[in-house]
Amino acid sequence: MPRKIVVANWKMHGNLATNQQLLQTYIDRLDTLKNVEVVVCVPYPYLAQVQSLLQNTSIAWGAQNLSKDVVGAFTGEVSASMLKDFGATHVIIGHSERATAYCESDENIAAKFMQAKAHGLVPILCVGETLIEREAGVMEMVVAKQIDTIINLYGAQVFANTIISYEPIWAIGTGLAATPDQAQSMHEFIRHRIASHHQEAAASLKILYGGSVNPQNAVQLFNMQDIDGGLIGRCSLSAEEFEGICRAAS
Ligand code: G2H
Repeated sequence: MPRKIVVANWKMHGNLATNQQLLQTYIDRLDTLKNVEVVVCVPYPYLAQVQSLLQNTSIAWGAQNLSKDVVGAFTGEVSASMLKDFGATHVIIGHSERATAYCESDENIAAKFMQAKAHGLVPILCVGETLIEREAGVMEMVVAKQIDTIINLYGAQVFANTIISYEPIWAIGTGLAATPDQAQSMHEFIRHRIASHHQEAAASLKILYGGSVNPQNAVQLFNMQDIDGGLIGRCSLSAEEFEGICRAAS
């Protein structure tokens, strides 16, 4: 069975002292886990801290956003090459909390995806629908549009060796995760959509589920055929819960 991936998304939580403690427990509990790739995505100021603490471990790290531009007069932005300077290997792109609060368009998200790829970072592209869209039965259409923006601009082959995280917006931080069947159905849809353009890219693509994953629901979610792991928010801030989720994936 291919190795699953579990990604911690700390969002805007932590400080030097609490991070030190949490990262040490990550190392103690997760460093020797087999069959699961663990990644932690932290706020920008803590990239140096994770680099220093995790560099000789099996745990990888990354950021939660990046600039769509290479370099220049873009106050407040952080480029892909800056992330590389701190040993980052992954970057979350288009998380709905950003897309909503900072009005990120699908085109901007696509440009960020390509910046990550161009600099050898693995993009973790977030897609997902609102509750209204699910209740209206248009969730596949919504997710297809998010993916097709990248396919139409750059071609489906760019999805090779990347990660998509299906995160239904109604499940994020609500405690109400998608059922394993709901998640599996969307993951299968995503893989087929990319495979219909580029078989090899779809085969090497990992599709994670995100949205109120906890150690209990992780077991069934990760057992589904097209679920390659999870993107974990709240439960990544507790070493015990994050360990439970990583063990469910291993
Ligand atoms: C979804 C997820 C991680 P949570 O945003 O990205 O957060 O696990 O808190 O729902």
